[in-house]
Amino acid sequence: MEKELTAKQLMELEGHYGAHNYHPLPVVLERGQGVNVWDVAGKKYFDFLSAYSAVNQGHCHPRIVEAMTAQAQKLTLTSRAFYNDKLGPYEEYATKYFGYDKLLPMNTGAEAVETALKLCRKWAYEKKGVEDTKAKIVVCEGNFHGRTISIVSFSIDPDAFDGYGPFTPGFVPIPYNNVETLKALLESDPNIAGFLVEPIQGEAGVFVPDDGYLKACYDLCKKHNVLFIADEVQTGIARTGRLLACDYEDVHPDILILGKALSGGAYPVSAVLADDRIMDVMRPGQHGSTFGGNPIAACVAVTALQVVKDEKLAENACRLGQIFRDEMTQLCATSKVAASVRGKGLLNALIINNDKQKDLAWDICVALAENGLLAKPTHTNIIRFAPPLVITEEQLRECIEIIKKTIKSFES
Ligand code: IF1
Repeated sequence: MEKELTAKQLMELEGHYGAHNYHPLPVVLERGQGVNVWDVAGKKYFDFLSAYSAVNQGHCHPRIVEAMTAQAQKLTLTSRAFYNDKLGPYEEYATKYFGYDKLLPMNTGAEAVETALKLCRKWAYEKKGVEDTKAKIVVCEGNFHGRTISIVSFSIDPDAFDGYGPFTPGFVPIPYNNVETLKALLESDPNIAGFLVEPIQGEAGVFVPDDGYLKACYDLCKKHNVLFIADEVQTGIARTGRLLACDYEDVHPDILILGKALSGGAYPVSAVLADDRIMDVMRPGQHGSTFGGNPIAACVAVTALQVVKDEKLAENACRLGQIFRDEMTQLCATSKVAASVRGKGLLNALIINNDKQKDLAWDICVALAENGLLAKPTHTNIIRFAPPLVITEEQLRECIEIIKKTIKSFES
């Protein structure tokens, strides 16, 4: 056996041999269970990132681990050149679960978004009658949908797109949370095929649109024969207090994109769901993935979705999210450091007043880690709080105390 490496050595290894495309908090984790993770020195933390909402069912959920390991010993991958005995049952389960005719299995969120964009364009040419190569997809400013060249082509974040051109044409960015711009666009341009939207913008700092926004956009799309495409990679699967964030407005997207928690964070599993009138346009050889729909992914996804229902995770996220925001609102009322809180369910963000000190949110996250709670800052002054949805009220209250204590230590 090799001698065990210290946290410092492990961080140096990544720094030396790994590409520097991330700036992690200085914490090296080796184990997780439920809402907790442990670092290599044995220190225990509450995980308030949940791998960006992938671990909604909690770390190493025993049922998901069991489903994954059992299948791993039997059959791992066939490719789609052959059938496997797990894909069909998964597709039946998931389509009934979300209310669609068909599912197209992929692996990562970005791949599922790409799939949805391809599906939308092909639908536009074959069904809507848009002239070849002329289809446009409307997207929102502040979006985050992944890291492929086509996806970063319509990002407005220079970090995401700078240096990666030439970019894919055919995307039209409009302001988020603005129905009028979408209305004007759909009324004036018959080549618009789809509208791609996050029900809550995650990367933008947990930006929650006005009530009625999604419904109004959906109705406009219906009126103009434009596909409403919801990216629920982050907001989906109980995170925001409903199975889907779109459920708050009774919107049933034409194309639904899922990832992350579709596997409970155990395995890369993503999917695109749509009805036959749309999915029909994909025929053999026109799209796919070596790993998409593999039997491990299928078993993991079915179990991960069952856990969400059996453990009532949406209800828990809804109830505990309210407690969290109430407590944070109280904190903000008397704090010079914490300015405001926003979010839905257990997808929340605390806005930090960094007028005097630019790195304050980062420093707070380092202090939170020292106090046993892991969270990550975004956009320099926003801290995202998204614990696994299996968290109990008692655990949440303990975490609220850690956050309050930590914020207080920064009040001068
Ligand atoms: C990283 C953010 C979260 C997503 C939505 C698709 C994808 C994501 C709505 C792509 C991915 C991630 C990836 C992660 C950071 C992260 C993120 F801060 F950038 F916005 F979660 F909040 N659609 N989100 O949020 O999924 O291909 O990664 O599986 O490190 O880039 P993926």
